[in-house]
Amino acid sequence: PAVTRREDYRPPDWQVPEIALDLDLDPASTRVNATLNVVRTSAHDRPLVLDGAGQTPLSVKVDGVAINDWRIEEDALVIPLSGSAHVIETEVEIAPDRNTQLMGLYASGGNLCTQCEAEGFRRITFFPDRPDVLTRYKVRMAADKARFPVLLANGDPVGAGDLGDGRHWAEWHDPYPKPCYLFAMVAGDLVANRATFITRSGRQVALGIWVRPADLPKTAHAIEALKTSMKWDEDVYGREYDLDVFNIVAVDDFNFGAMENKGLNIFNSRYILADAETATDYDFDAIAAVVAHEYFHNWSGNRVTCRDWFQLSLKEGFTVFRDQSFSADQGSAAVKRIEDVRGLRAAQFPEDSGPLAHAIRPDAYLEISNFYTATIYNKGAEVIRMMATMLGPKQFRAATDLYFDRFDGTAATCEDFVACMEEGGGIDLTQFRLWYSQAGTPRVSASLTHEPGSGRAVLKLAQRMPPTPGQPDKKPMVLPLKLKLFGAETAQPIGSEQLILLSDAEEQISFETVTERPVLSINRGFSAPVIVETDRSAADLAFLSAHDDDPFARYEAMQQLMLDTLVEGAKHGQADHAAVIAAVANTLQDPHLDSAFIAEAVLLPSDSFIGDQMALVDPEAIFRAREALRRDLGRALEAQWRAAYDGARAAKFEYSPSAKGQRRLKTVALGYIAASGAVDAASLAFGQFEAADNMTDRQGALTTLVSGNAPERIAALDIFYNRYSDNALVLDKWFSTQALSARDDTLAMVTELARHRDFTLANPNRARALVGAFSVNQRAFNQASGEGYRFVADQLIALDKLNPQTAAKLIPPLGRWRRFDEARAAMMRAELERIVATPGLSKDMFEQASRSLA
Ligand code: B3K
Ligand code: ZN
Repeated sequence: PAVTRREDYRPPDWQVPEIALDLDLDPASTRVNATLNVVRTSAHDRPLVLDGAGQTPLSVKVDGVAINDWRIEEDALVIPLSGSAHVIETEVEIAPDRNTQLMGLYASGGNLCTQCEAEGFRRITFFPDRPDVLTRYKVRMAADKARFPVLLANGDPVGAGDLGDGRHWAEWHDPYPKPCYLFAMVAGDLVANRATFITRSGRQVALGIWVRPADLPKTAHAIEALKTSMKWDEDVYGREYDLDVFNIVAVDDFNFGAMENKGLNIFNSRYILADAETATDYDFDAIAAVVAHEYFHNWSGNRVTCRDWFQLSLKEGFTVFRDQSFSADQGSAAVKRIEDVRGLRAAQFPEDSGPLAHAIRPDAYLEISNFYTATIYNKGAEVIRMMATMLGPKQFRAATDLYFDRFDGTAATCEDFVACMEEGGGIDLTQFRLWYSQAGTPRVSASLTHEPGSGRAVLKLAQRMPPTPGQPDKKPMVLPLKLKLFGAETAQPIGSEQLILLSDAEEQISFETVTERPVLSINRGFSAPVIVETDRSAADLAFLSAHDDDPFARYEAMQQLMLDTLVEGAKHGQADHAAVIAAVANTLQDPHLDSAFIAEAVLLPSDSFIGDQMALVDPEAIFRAREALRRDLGRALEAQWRAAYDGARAAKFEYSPSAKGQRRLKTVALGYIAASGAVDAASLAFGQFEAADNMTDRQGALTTLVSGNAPERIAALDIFYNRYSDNALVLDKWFSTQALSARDDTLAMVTELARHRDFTLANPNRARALVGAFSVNQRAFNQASGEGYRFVADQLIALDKLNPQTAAKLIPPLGRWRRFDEARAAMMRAELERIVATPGLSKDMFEQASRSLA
């Protein structure tokens, strides 16, 4: 397969200022007629090349005349043209109901919908499928009226009517030129939750969230989130919505979270549908975040789009930063930051230290779908956040205003964005730009010394950039580190917080008149996405976990203390748990802390994050060390856990930050009570399971039971299944909860579940719920027999035949072989090799599996 390289970018030979699309819709056979106005962009003599995906045109016309001198080259339709402007008409036939890849036009739950980012539009019609071709769309759809009463597309509805033969039509025009990846249409039997939003300049926008009739009661949260996001983007970024209509459609079969198509977002139903009975607090939060994210793309992505797919982080990193800031403003900013950093460490750090490491602006790809990664999205967001930190809020806003103003209606680059940050913020980001080109997580070592006599303290900082594939040597980067010192005796701050820009390999910072022993608080708020190594003692970490005035830093100190203890335990089979127990006890009884923060702070790092700290991952030893610490924490603090559990028994379900915090703490406490071995733990969990008036409590209790041996486990699983067997999103939880179990027989259960009548690889959510969840269960996936690897590889080979994009996303756990002992590494490699050798393998899978072997 052919490699696409960033350095090969060339502006398009032809632009397409206008298109008229006419879709005669039918699941088995849809006719697509496209009329393109094409314009030669410079004095070249190259033909018009329209991307396709295996179709053959039924007819091709130039300026109204049928022609025969077109040809197909590597799936593209090549048309020789003499003039500088022509009208091209093509007709193709496609079969949405056989589209299992879920790219282009496909069927889901009896409805028809589209997904075009990144390169799906070419599966609908012949077109220059690249984001720097901006086109005005007129879309006419015709379909059976009974099966598809609702016909939606981008922009505004301009007409509709009956065709007399049981079919009807509708036409939509989008006044904003857009790249074809933002095209969308939906035909279905849907109803809308409607609302109105008045923009700050007084325009009325008709909002609609379209779902199956039965799901209508589950759209209230999403519509509120949409209105809140629209207001937030006006208030915080000065961005107003620009069409009279904004529609969202929820579909069950979707390759990822959602899609920001202009005026017609299409969502995975898991990011729309919620009520207390079926969705957890985590789901509610994720829905608000994704609704906001897609809405924010209307400016960061749609009004200003990307020149080419190497610039993907231009819209994704920035939009993730925007949605993170939005969520932080809706509840506890500290807890949101903790969750985001935990996510970064779980998904992006491993990517950055493994065979698939790439810069946030990559240099080459085989299949662009493989680059919708935690690096592009989440590290991309961290890079924007660092610039926002360095500029400060006022100048950052000035810089984003400049960016939106200057690049509105164009296809821009990451460089354009950084140049606006420099200009709007009045700073030089020359060296900072390395964040766009260098992969890998920087490591910072920090060591603080103090001379009591002179009152002088010296902080030695050094940065090191590990090599990554294709980048053996790296240059020092600009690392914005927020830091502060605290007096060990008085527990008072020594001076105020400073923002240090570490830009050399090594630097020293001196502090004068430090009269008591200082304790270092560094990378506060996680100001830089780096790994910090310090020589701080367990006592100092415990001290910071109790006294630091930055809640993130308190959390971080506790995590480090826990990690040090767990790594020690994993290496030596035992560790001294006293410091962790004392620090957790102290956090539990601190009256100034809220439940949500306490719940995050007392949670142990995951098995995989512990593994990431070790030269070689020993999954069994890590599991044992973590279980031992959980048990000791459970036993030593049993009274406190029970008090926390009882104190957090809220009266009635309410979705508010404090009620969420209470539920979170309740389930964390339940987990520790179970870990203590208390005889009543299973009945406590089962009681919570049965009495719950919300999914957070019910799934929390189920999770606790599913990792244990009590008979209540089977009972709860059965009850849960029967209660929700007609709800696909909740059944996904039933699958994933079991796949994440800490029991010894998890692989056997998961193998069994893969044969369950409700399991299917055809639905991406279901595939991820079982196979995806299992492959991040470090101990179960990496069991010494290698059968976990074999199971996942079998599933991915089967999934690849249906849906390459979703299959390829699940390769990374197998690519972690370098982190394991020789026996496991050999078995993981063998599975990757088996995948690469599979006849008919997709280029998605080929790229991920072959790079993972290197
Ligand atoms: N832009 C889409 C992602 C498309 C993924 C294509 N493989 C959703 C989002 O990031 O908002
Ligand atoms: Zn996005």
